[in-house]
Amino acid sequence: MGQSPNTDWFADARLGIFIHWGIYAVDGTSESWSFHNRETTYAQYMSQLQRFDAARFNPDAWANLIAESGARYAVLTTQHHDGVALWNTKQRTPSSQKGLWNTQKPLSTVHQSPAARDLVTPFVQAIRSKGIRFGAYYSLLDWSHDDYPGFLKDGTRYKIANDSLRWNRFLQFMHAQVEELSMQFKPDLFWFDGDWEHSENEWQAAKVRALCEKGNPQVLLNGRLKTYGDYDTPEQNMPVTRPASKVWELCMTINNNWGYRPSDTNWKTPDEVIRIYTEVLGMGGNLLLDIGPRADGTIPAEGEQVLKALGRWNRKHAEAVYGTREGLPYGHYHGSSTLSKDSTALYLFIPSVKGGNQEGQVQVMLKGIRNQVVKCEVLGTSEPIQVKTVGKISWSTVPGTLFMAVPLAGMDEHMTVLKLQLDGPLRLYSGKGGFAD
Ligand code: JFZ
Repeated sequence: MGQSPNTDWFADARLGIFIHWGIYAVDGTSESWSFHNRETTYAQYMSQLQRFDAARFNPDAWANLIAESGARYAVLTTQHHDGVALWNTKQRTPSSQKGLWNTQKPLSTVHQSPAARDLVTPFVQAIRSKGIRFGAYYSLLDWSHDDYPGFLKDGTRYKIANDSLRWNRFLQFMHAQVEELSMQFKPDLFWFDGDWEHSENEWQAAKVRALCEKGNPQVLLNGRLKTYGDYDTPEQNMPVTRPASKVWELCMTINNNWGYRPSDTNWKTPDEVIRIYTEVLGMGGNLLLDIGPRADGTIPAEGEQVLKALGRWNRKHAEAVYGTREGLPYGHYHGSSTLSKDSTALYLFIPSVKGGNQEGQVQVMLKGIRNQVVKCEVLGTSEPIQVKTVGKISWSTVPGTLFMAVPLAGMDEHMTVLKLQLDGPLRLYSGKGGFAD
């Protein structure tokens, strides 16, 4: 493990936007995996290079949308498993497959595609000018590199044990690319991927980490450099209980794919995304929500709509989101919640009631809170909510049960937030209900 970097900005950020952009968007095929899994040939896959033009790429428009979503960081695929760099890498990728690209030049959008430019630099500038932090996604494994063992799913080019010189050539290439990214962009976060194909020793993970820290001593690493990462990185699947690391992040697609795939129309609704988001917040995690731009650099409307809906919700409920920490442990409230850093404010998330009678109320119940509630309100409305204490025995130290009736009329279309201002830092009762505790 390296030094322990300060994770505060990351813990406070709560929402990041993941961007999978690469040549796979041209044909709308799955990112790198389509040739690896033999859904298409490698030659056909790489032919997308010739048609990747980024003609309408507007980094400021991307940055505006990311800012509007309320995200505080963004992670861009600088190079996926296909080995195509989006920045002006100086490292050359040897290939025994002639004619797919010019192997005299680096395998990047700069040298090999009609986009003919570095796409990372303008993106990083655009988001940083809006105060959004930059995360560099980088695939450690590179299926296009002739000195990398893995290529198609059912074979390897060679075994490291039989040719350590060849593996060392690959390591030099990979380490040099990480160093380029580190020094050129000084990422706030390195988001590694593909570590599963080799061991920590084989990757020389300690060196990789050191190279990341060279550009930014406070850099954070996701959990995909074996044990050298700083936080857990579950993918797509929502954890049922809180992951072990102090900070963690769920990365998730809005439809079923990371990159642009017009055949995939299985979009999550804003309601579903916000429900998942608040669930993650309550477990002390961040959501890294992915969009897959088209090859021309435009962003599909379905993704854009979800980001805008998230943004509206985040602006209205900012104090329940940014800088908050994980909420109540299980059993106190049947839903997700967050707490202010000093734990004097509790935010309960109440799912919207669809098609309900707008005259009705939702009865919220809360158990085991020893504090006095100084004030209770629905965020974004000025309406105070009465807190009724039920079942408090005057001579017992066990707290009563709190009931709060929240009128449907004031509820948010996606997720209502009930704020409880406490008389001090949170104090919980977690006993079995005996008279004394
Ligand atoms: C990885 C990538 O492969 C994927 O393309 C995407 O970039 C995602 C964010 O990260 O996802 C994985 C990781 C591991 C496996 C499959 C997909 N695996 O072990 O089969």
